[in-house]
Amino acid sequence: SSEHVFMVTSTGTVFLCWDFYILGIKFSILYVCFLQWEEVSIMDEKNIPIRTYQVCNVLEPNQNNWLRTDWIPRSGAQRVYVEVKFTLRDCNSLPGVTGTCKETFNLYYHESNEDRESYIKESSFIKVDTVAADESFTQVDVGDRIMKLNTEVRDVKVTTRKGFYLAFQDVGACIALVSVRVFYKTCPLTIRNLATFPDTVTGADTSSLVEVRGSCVNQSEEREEPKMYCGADGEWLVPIGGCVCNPGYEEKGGACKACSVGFYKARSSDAGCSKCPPHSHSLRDGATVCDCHSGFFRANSDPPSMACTQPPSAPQQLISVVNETSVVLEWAPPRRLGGRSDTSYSLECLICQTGSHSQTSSRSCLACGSDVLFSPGQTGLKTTRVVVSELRAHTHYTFIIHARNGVSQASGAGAAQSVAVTVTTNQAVPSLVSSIQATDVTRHSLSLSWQQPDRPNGVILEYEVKFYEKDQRERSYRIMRTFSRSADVTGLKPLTVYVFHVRARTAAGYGEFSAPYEFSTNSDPFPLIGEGVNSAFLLLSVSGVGILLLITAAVFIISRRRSKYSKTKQDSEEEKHLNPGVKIYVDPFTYEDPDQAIHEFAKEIDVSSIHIERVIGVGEFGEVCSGRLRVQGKREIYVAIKSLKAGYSDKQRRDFLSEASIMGQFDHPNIIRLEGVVTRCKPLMIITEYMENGSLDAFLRKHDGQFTVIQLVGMLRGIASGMKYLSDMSYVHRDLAARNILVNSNLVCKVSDFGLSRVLEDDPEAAYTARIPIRWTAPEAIAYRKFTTASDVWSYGIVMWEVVSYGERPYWDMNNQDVIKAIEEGYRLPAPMDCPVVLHQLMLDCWERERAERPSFSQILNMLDKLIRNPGTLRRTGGDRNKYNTILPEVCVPEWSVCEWLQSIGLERYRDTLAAAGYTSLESLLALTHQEMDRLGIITPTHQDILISSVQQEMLSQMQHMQHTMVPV
Ligand code: ACK
Repeated sequence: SSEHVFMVTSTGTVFLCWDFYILGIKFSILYVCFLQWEEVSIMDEKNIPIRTYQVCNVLEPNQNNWLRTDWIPRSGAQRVYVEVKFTLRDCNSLPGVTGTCKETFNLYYHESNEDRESYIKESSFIKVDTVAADESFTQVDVGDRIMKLNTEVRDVKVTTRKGFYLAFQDVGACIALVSVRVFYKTCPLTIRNLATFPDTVTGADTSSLVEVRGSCVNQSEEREEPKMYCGADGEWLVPIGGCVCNPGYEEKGGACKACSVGFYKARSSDAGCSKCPPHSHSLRDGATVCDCHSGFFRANSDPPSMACTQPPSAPQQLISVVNETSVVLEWAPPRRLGGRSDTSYSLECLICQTGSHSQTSSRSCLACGSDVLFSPGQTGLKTTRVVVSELRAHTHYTFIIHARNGVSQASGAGAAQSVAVTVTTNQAVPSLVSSIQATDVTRHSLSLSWQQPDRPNGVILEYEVKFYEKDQRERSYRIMRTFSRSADVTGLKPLTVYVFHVRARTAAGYGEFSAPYEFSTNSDPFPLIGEGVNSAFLLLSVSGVGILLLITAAVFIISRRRSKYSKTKQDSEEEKHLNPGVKIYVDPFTYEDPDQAIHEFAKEIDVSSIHIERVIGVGEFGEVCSGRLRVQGKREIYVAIKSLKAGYSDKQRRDFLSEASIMGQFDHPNIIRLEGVVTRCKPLMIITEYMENGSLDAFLRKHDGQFTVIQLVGMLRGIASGMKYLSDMSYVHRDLAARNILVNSNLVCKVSDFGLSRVLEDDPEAAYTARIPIRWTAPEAIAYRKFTTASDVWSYGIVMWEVVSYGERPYWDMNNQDVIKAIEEGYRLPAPMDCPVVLHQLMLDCWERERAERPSFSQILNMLDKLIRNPGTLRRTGGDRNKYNTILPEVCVPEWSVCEWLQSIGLERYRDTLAAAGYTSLESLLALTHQEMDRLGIITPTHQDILISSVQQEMLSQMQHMQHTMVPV
């Protein structure tokens, strides 16, 4: 119904124009028809010119018009978004347009590395989508200049090439592309948990997450690997791990800022900066640790959060207690610990020359050897007590206790924190004897030798050998003493294993017994030399059975004879301990602290339980009183109270108490009993049982001639029993005399006064000769201080003499020098008036020059018991009391051959004994047995042996003589 005007431009654009009238008004429409996509400028609704690509071949069927973009570099994108803005003409609003008109277009892409592909086949493009318009415009809209702009976004994965082309396919729509925006998405740069995550291109797929590792911000370090995921829509997801600020820095606003002055942060893991601890400061920003104020220190192991501290001051109140060769050191902790709790102590041990007062002088002091023992240790001590042992005896030591703590080294402090003490060790018992060896082993004997102890700690006065049959254990053992480092042990059983222990004795007492050494006796009668057999024995073996038998018989006879001898000889030479578990006396002077010994052996008595009645005498240390003691729960008893007079010296106190320490170890009816001591208040007292009749010598003098012999022997028996007990305990009295025997109301005699042994040892030079009781003392003890049980036996003989003579002074008014000389020349006290011969004989036995020949207390006791059982043997007495009487031989009556024979063998002393027992001829003497001689009081073992063997010899020679002189008729 209107005129159509077609104009075709050179580019193929067709302008379609027509006019039409509505209600008489003429409208002209210019419709531009594009044969292909055409770039056209149009005005948008705001009348701003914009460039568009248009196509509108709606009249022609089968349209296929392509518009392609330039090459678009991918730039790392994996999924690109294409936002297309376009307008589209409503097909219905186009007049005359039939079924050819479309309202969609197609979007394609083609990936390529080529940025200038001139020709791309249609088939190379991949379709993204068919895009339809949400809105389309009509003729009216055009007239009203209304832009109905559509915006459609499509996304596509582009991962295979460097870039891509987009293409728009028109299949017959009237369309104008206003804009095409191609973009990809990123997760933007961000900081999470002190880690920076970069701007990150999203993944290829709509659901893919790109894992991204963050990097720590400045002045921070990784706590745990920082990670996040970049989602397809450009959002960060799931933050993991993170970073922490470096030491000296703390987090502020997602960054790490330096700690300010006065603050520090030591570790990155610390929450934030902290104020400097006490006695420290930081002068610059970013401090990781605060510096200590001057005079304060920090140990390597101290945490930076700890206050700065100082070394300790010196230990205080160092005290030392010397115990022989050990020293106990004890001190109090330093006054200032420097603000720390790790104070430790170390001990420096120096041996200093005599008289050196310098505590640290290296000139006069040397470090102690490595053999000194420190318990619990020498360094790193946490306790304030150390026992130092294995020190040398009689040596000056300086001990320096250093106090240290964790900052001592840092502070460079040394001697200022130490305290020193100088001590002198005491005498000590010798250390262990070692390397005991046995040589010359025979059936009955062996020779032992050993090494001197490593630490003799003084001059070794003697060795003591203890031995027992292995099978017997220590139920029964024997003791031998010797000066040398060897001993011949005899009287052993053949083929028997013996256990030997040896210990040494110095002035300080006995050391410990050595470890056990086992040796076995032989079955061979001869000593073994080295590994081989005695050559004499070999010779005899091959010399024939007869000779062998003869020798065997001889050996048998001799050994039978000798067995008594050797056994008894040992009894006198060695104290024999047959009582199982017999106690050995402990010298209280082996205790460093006399109070320790006293409290070990004596009971402390409360002074209030003692009631003193009267003074009964004066002892060495003060008055002796009698009184009563009432101990709770016991009946009241009479006691003697010895007190220590005021103004005593340490040594006097020690000597005084030592007697109680000795006495307290004994428990025997013939030893004075200690009730206890008073040491906690003054005066010091020793309380003993009360002996009504006082000292034996005074008591006998008072009752001169008033007792029967049996009573006297009874007293002597008591004393011998007490002395046997002491000798069994290895205690040597050294001052056995009637004045030191106390007598009670029942005439029971008890040995007392245990003070002398120490006096003699303490002051061997001055006190020795002055105080030694010469008249009572054995010659070897006077000559070279060989005090033994055998020397006590000598003294016992003198006591016997005192008793039988009713308290006469031994050797009357002879002076000491004369006594010593007379004894040396063989003089012995004569029998006191009315003295039974057997008793005097026993005295003479006790006064044998050779101490081994003297009887033991056990033998004396047996002898006295026999005499008491057979009072008849006491009937025979010697001559009158006669000053300077001697026991030198009297002339034999010529016709009595026994007398001459006894003279010839030097045993004329038994003349009367044998005669009294009816032994008047040599023949009769052949019947003598050991038992018989024991009974007669001939108890010296060698004497018995000599008598038996000599009488046999004599008879044999007499018979031989007769055979030669008598001629048969
Ligand atoms: O001969 P006496 O009376 O006996 O004089 C001395 C004195 O003290 C000095 O030692 C006597 N005496 C010592 N101990 C006792 C005691 N336990 N019982 C009785 N008297 C004693 C001693």
